[in-house]
Amino acid sequence: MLRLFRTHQVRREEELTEQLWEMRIPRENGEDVRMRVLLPGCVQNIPGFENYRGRASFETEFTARGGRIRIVCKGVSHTAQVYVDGQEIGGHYNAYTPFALQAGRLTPGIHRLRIDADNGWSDRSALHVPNDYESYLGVTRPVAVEETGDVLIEYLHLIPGKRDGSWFVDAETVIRNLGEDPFRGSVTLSMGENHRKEIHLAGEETLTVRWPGLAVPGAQEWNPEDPRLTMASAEVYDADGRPVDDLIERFGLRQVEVRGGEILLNGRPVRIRGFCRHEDDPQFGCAMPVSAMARDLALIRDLGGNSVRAVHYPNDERFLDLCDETGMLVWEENHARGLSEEQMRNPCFEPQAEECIREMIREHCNHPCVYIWGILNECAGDTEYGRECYARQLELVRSLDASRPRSFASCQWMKERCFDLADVVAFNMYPRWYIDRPVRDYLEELYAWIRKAGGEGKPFLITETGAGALYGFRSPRHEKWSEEYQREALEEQLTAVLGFEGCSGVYIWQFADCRVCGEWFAVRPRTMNNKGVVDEYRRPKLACETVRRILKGE
Ligand code: ADA
Repeated sequence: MLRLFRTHQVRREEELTEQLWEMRIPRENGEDVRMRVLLPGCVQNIPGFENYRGRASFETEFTARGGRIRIVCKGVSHTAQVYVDGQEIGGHYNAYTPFALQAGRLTPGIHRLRIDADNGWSDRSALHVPNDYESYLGVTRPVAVEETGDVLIEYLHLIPGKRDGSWFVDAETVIRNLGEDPFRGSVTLSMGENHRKEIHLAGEETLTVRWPGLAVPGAQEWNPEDPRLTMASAEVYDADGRPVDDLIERFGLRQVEVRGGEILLNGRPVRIRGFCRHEDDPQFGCAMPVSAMARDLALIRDLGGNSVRAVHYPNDERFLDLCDETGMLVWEENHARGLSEEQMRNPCFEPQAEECIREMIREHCNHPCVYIWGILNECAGDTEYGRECYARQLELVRSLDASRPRSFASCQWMKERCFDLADVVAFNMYPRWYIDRPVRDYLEELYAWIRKAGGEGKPFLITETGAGALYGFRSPRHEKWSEEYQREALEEQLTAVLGFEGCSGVYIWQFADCRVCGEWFAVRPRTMNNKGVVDEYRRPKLACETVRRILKGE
């Protein structure tokens, strides 16, 4: 399933995943492993390959009807090279963002698509590094083949706003002419009413068409309690009025503002009772099917959660579709966790981190559930060089989407230098876990310092707090790693944060136990991050009842 709604009526689009592909894993002795595997999927879920790091190729067939072929990959982990009939058509780095590649006009008939994926570590990979979550190998999100004429719509962005009590939308469509001949025709935007503009593109030109301040007839507000979605579609017609391409999008009329130390959603203060969530599941790795995503969301809702922090990378857009539909607020961030200054000085870091921001905002800015953009979780915001990176990336976010606040989750106790650059200040804290200190005390000292360190007057979020517990480890000693200890630590942490004046809310670290890279074995029993309130199979730990009671205010 590509999305939770249909995105084309005119453009021919066919999903190539949810079926078997031929996989080949190269072996040094020349005896390559070949088998048929269902995609999307992770190689680490295939018996015998649980710890595999390296390369794999995936091949399938598709039928062309004579138009231009576009291959859309929603996610390949983590580096991809794509070939059609043996010819390379392009590549992509980063598991967590979609990309589309042009394969040109193909003769009608059957053609072969091959995707080479690599999850190895190297200097060329600045974001995927050994870390506190796994970098899997595979075609981990859907793949589609699309067929178009020369002219196609690249994207349609819809940014809502409110003026004098009425909703409006700033819409933008990017149209590309891939052919050499000029194109004359029109583009329409339908959203209750039809808007139409004449367009003229020279050969190989890309054109941005803007519709600022469009009124929305029959406007229905999107709210977490009543998440009403609005459909919009762009269509391109040739000079004879024949449709040549279309793109259907979905968005929500809601406004996020930062005012008086609060985050306001449609004018009302946001109170976050959230969970950090990795895309990780023992059965599927990061290639989670929609049903497993929906199960996670139902569990989070049942625990009293109203928000998910998508750690530490852009999420599958079908997860965001579900959040749009169920009114779950999402903090989404670019892909970077815990990078030191030395890692940030890798020449690949800036281009890769910035590309991830561009792709995340380009692909996800229509989702009303995303109320904030984050960057660089726990990176080197305590150094001069780190500050330059934070400043550049926060500026880039604003240039791409000024309608949402920007933030980053810091852990630089008494050392952070970047709070003044963000719209919302956020801190990851572990008193009662890494630091043996009463939570209230810790929080008071933290907030007093944050205000002096550039956070005065800004909304304040705790973006992580929690403690580890090994599922099934019950103990009368209530020592660390026992379910009893986790329950008591979370009770103190959540009570302190939710009762703390000036704090807009909390994200529990974390929703479910997740797999971590082998390099982290020494600090992570089972080579898992065990701070989930449910284990990796989503079985509840003792903490669940307490968390539910506190988050639901019972
Ligand atoms: C950090 C980090 C998380 C996770 C957590 C932990 O705050 O942002 O990714 O590693 O700590 O479990 O220690």
